[in-house]
Amino acid sequence: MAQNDWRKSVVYQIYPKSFNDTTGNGEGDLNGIIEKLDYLKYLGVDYLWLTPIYESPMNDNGYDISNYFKINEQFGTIEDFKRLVAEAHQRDLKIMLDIVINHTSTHHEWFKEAMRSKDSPYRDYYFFRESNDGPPTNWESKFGGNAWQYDDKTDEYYLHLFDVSQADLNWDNPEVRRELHKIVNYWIDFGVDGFRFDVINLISKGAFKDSPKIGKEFYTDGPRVHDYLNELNRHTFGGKDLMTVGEMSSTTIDHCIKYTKPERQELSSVFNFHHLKVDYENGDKWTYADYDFHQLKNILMEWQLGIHQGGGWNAIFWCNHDQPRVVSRFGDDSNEELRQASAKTLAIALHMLQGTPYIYQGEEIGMTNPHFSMMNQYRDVESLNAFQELKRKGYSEDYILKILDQKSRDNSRTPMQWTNGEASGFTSGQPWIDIAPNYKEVNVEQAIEDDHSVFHMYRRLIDLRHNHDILTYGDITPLYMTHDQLFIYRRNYQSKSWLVIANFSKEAVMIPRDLDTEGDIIIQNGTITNDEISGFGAIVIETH
Ligand code: TEU
Repeated sequence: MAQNDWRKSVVYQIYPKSFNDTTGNGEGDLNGIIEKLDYLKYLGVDYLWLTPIYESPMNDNGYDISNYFKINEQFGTIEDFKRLVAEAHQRDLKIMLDIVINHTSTHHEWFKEAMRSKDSPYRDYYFFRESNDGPPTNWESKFGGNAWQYDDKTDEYYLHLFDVSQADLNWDNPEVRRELHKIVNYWIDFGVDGFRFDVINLISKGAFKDSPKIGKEFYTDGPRVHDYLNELNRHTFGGKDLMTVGEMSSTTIDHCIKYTKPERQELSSVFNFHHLKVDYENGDKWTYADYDFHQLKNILMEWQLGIHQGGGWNAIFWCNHDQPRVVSRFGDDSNEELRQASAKTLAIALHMLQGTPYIYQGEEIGMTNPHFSMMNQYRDVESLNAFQELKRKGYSEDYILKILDQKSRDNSRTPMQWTNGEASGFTSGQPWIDIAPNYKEVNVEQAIEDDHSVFHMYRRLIDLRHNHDILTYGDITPLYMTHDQLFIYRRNYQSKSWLVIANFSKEAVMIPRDLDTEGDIIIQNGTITNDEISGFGAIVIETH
């Protein structure tokens, strides 16, 4: 296989607002990213995915775009962006942009035009519906409440699957699709190397009917979604050296195979979130619950096998800007030793899987949830809405804080911890959101100096991905799936076989007796003695 096969790459996700601030206003910017390119090169990643940097009222931190052709002033100028691309390319780092085209901000010109009157040509860019007795359907917004917002001027409702400030675009209108193709091509012309498409499996809405669930069945992987993606591919990135990943909400393996099978010309790869809903009680995110280890393993393996056998391609990840920190979630951040051990083991368990690994900023040093104790520390629109909703349901404020500490998206949005100095080296001003208090111990400076840090484990894992075809092209065989603490699997490619054993508990665990662990150690965390693997230990062995 070609050395430069994109399938061998590792992606690093940057949340610019919380990455590095060069102006002192407490929010990160593009120049801040440029400043850290050498660091990212040293880490060894290939692609940098930037969450949205376009003009936006920032109600949902950029996922509410008001002008697709402009850079948000907060982040810098188009000149800064060009410099970022050039500086990244000089270091052989690639840039991936985040494109949010399921919806626009209600501040977007199209929406403002659409709101002027029912006869506006832009009316059909969105979904406006009449209804005499309340919202047109009972669909729920993913950020709480009904998904339809009433506009008293025109006496109609518009659809917003997310916040009321994010109006869904009508992809059934060919004019809309043409406009969206233009946007993608505009950024291709700047020399970017890939795209992440936000909630792209929600773009094709089916029937507008009441739903026994919350409406998902009418718009998730909707009737024309594959046609629209194939069309987008052919009119924009298709046939060019660009890597794409679609964010797929509540999707299925069958659809994801279709989205990513190369001959179908849709996308390169997909994210799904089923493995991250294993701590949702009865499917409800806003609950306080332990995670289900068996469910986690089962879902990961079901997707690994299903996608591989179907000829598709997965993105693999524990963290992103919508998820709590994995070390606080499936690991243990209660003390320094456990934090380090579990962060490394989680990294090994994930990076040996098949697909394209993603690392979210700070994950590479084992950043934790900040454990906020007050409501006024939260900023995220979804968390603020959830707070109101849970209050309405009668939950005590203490209990809501407990839930948010476990589930809020702000858990991953606290500033990057660069040093143990003032504001963790993130800003010379007042950060827009509090920094996690453990930045004195958990920071990049410290992690680089310590050869045994989480950071150096990530470097080694990235290096393995680049240098061993087995990780990219090998099959996967799940083993001992009913084991209560160990996640065990094998990768096989040509005549090679790698055995992966990861202990997801803090206690030492016996390795199953009939598992042959003879061979060469590829990578290890913790100790293996007398057939026992230490708490949060992991090992990868090339068996013969
Ligand atoms: O997120 C889509 C989304 O619905 C997620 O909240 C997902 O359901 C969740 O992670 C599963 O636990 C995308 C963006 O990543 C998010 O930041 C935006 O707020 C949202 O779309 C709307 O654009």
